[in-house]
Amino acid sequence: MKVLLYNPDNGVTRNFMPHLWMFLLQALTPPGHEVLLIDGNTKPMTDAALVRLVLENDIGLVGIGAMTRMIAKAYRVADALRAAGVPVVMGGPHVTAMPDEALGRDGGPRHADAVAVGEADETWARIVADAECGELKEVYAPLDACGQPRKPDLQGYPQIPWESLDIEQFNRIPGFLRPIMGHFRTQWETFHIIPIETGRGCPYGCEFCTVTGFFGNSIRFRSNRSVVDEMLRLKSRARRTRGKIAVFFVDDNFAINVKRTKALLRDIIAAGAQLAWVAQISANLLRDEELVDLIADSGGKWIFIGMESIDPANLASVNKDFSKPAEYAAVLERLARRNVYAITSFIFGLDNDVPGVAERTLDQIRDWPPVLPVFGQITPFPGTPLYARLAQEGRLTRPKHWLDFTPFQMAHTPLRMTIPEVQREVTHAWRNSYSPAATRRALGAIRQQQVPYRISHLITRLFFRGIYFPQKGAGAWLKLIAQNRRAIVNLIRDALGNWPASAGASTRVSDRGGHGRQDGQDGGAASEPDSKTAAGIRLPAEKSLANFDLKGLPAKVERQVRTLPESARN
Ligand code: B12
Ligand code: SF4
Repeated sequence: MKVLLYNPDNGVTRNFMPHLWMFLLQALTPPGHEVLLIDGNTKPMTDAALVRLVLENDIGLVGIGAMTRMIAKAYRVADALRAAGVPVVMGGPHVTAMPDEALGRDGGPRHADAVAVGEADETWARIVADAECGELKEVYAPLDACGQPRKPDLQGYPQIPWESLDIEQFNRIPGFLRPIMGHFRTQWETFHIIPIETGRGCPYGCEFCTVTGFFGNSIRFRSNRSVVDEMLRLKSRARRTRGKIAVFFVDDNFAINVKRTKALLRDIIAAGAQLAWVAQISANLLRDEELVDLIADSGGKWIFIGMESIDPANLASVNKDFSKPAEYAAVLERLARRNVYAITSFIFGLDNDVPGVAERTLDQIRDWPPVLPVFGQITPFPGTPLYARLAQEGRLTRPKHWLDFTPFQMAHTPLRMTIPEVQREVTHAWRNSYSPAATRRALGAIRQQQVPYRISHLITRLFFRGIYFPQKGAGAWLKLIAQNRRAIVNLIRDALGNWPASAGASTRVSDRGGHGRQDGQDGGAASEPDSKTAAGIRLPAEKSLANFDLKGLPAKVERQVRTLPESARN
């Protein structure tokens, strides 16, 4: 039987990496079936086109996975497929919390033939077998022999064959830049961020989070060996394809068991499996100097920290008072001393927030080492304690907000602000954090770093801006580049002037020294030693950008580069 796994687009951004569930279920599909994958974020299709593809390819089962944010789109696609007679099974965090909604058992329309509740690692083979016999059940849940809920053991985690999978659709180098990268023979023709999970579960139970309910508070880990092997295979793919690969450890709290995380990072280092990586770790676990040393030495570049608020009362109100705003600055400094920077996430509209919260937060951020801040409004996801509390307090203004999804819109009444005030605060925070001036400031703060490092910082900032201010297509990117031309020109000037001198030198800002690692020079594919120049471009030091030979580039690209304002080119 042919099976299609489909992830609907989120309607806002192109996701920057593949969704792990699709590749995991593909790897868990029993032999004898063919599994196709479509991620709507990278391959947008109309419902009609998708139905046509499914019918033309004689697909016998479509599996759709979605977070709450994409569920309305997922239901619409499922409706179109079922109307064409194709059975649909849905899974993921939303339908786990709302199986009756998907099955039409709550009085609404039915969208799915079957629902996989919770983790599907152990139910997927049965779903496929039942679909093949035309005997899909309504609900599949992981249960033990006594009918009690059980959580899959990750010790037998399957091998996802990343080294041979076609992941071209997830290449992060924008299409219009690829010919330029190829022309100058950089190692950046492709750049992929690959999700790897090393464990599941978080016992902290923050009120707004679905994770503790979904994965349970029993924490389970893969073996270090299987994680290290996966990284080694990715590393060899990067080498073979002359591209770059970075890893996103999607564990909810990568250091939830500090001892085990240290052991894993030591094993990665010992096996030479370092790739540039990013992971989510709560601030309280980053007090440990040895852990932070190992993070840096194993290739850790960015740590996502759910700070949520700089107000302890707010954190207490959502059961996250294990996170201490008073130590945020020290945590960030500790990371920055090792050239590891943070993506800091904030939520506005919490019960103790009042107007001005954005500016107060920005004031603190300005005192920190440069971070990539992201801001959102507190959102009650179904199945969370927050949702239950707000429902009980009668504060839900859009109890089924997911059926009418609008990005960055609140679904309940905040206590000390109005809904429009919260939205204004969110916009203010994004605008000020990613303005050209803010970007210049951030790059100025890491001026002592090597140029390739600063370039990657700049590119990452530009991508992050796109989370809130959509920037699709070459035109939008060129405009953004023009707006940030001062920062870019400064970088280019440093690249041309300083590269030969700085190329061999370590500019580590760490005060501990002696680890034998040159920042930006080892620790993974995204920063492997490169005998070329800054950013891998073969460029004699005396050559100015104005003299770049644009011949040989596709005409469209050459035209776009030539129409950049002169100041952005020189
Ligand atoms: C990686 C990640 C992201 C990535 C997503 C991109 C990507 N390509 O993966 C990024 C960082 C962009 C992201 C962003 C957001 N995320 Co997120 N994210 C995660 C995270 C940490 C890991 C997901 C993952 O890969 N898990 C591992 C896989 C194996 O688990 P899984 O996806 O649940 O799949 C299993 C089952 O659910 C099931 N399954 C899943 N789909 C299907 C489909 C079928 C057919 C079947 C049979 C089974 C099945 O089988 C799998 C194996 O057991 C999860 C938390 C978590 N640990 O899951 C949050 C999580 C999914 N995110 C969440 C949220 C809220 C968001 C944001 C809305 C946050 C925000 N406020 O901006 C944004 C919005 C995303 C967007 N723009 O669309 C929530 C979702 C809650 C909900 N009810 O929807 C989660 C659960 C975290 C949380 N704290 O609650 N996220
Ligand atoms: S620490 Fe993170 S993953 Fe754990 S419950 Fe809180 S928000 Fe969720």
